[in-house]
Amino acid sequence: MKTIYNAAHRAHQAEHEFFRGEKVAAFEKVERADWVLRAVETAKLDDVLQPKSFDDACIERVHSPRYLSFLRRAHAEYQSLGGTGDAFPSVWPIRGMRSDALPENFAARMGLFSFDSGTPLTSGSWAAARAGADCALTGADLLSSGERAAFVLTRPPGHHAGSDFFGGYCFLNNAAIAAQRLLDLGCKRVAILDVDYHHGNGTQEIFYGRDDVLFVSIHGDPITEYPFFLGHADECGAGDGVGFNLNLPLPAGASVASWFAALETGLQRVRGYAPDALIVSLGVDTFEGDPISHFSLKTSDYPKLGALIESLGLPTLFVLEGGYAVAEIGDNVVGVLRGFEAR
Ligand code: Q9C
Ligand code: ZN
Repeated sequence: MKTIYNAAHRAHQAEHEFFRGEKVAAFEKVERADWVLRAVETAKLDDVLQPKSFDDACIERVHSPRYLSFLRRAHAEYQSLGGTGDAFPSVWPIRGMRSDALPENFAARMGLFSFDSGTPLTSGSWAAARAGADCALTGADLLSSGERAAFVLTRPPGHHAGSDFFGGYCFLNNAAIAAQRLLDLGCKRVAILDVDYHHGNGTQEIFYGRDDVLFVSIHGDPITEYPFFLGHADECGAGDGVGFNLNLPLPAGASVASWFAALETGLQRVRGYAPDALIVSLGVDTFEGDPISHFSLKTSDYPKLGALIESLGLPTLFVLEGGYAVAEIGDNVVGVLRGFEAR
């Protein structure tokens, strides 16, 4: 399968993040994409393509205009106020406060449009994320023109970003943008299978009230795991979307066997939905060596995952999400892709 590579990812380079009161090196770093690209090339997967450029209207199908206009200028605005380095939010509109009124104050808008303080907004965040969205859109177009599968190699990741917020290292929801593009190009139903360790709260939020996108996620139980406030098993969708959201949380420390059992449940649901296309939010932070996650998949498990996804027989777009064991991320991601192709 072809890879669409976001060469602009390098513009997003966080200086640090906060972990247990300490400033630590950011986990979501430039080298992640470098290692994946190297593994794609070593495996001789297929061509590595540059993205085409798409109009912002394609992104506005998923993200609110007020969020996008904030994000586009946010770091420049921070700098114009004397801010140095990466910007972090510090105040949020919690329950009982208003999210509809747009504040003038920059710190207030940072909080309005985010849900954590763990996502450094860098001078290059917009450029990198926007080019990543072009990669996702290019991938959707490849499927639409008959490719069986494609891989979107991008960072920052996307599945925590919602219609009008960033967080969890994510700014634009690449998987959601690609799903909407497939619908706009004629698909009737699209399924998103999210196998990242963390619940894809942004993707769930975007499609929660809709029946034209099925969202299925396997993840660490939010009672102990990030993003904590969404991802429970009883979240089934709302309105037209009832029955089109399936969360399969597993306890931190869950066995590989239980993970693959949850995958089988998720795949059954996707089969029952009979979508025209599948998007895989491909995080490999399920790996046993991941520094911030608590599942224990081994490198040899990832080709099995790819083969099981292939068995659905659907046009499939893989979109890179998390995975922070940098030395192994390439083998783990490409293991999935090769497992898909080998079957
Ligand atoms: N400081 C994705 O995998 N912070 N996002 C964890 C470490 C948030 C992960 C605590 C983790 C977000 C795309
Ligand atoms: Zn993750």
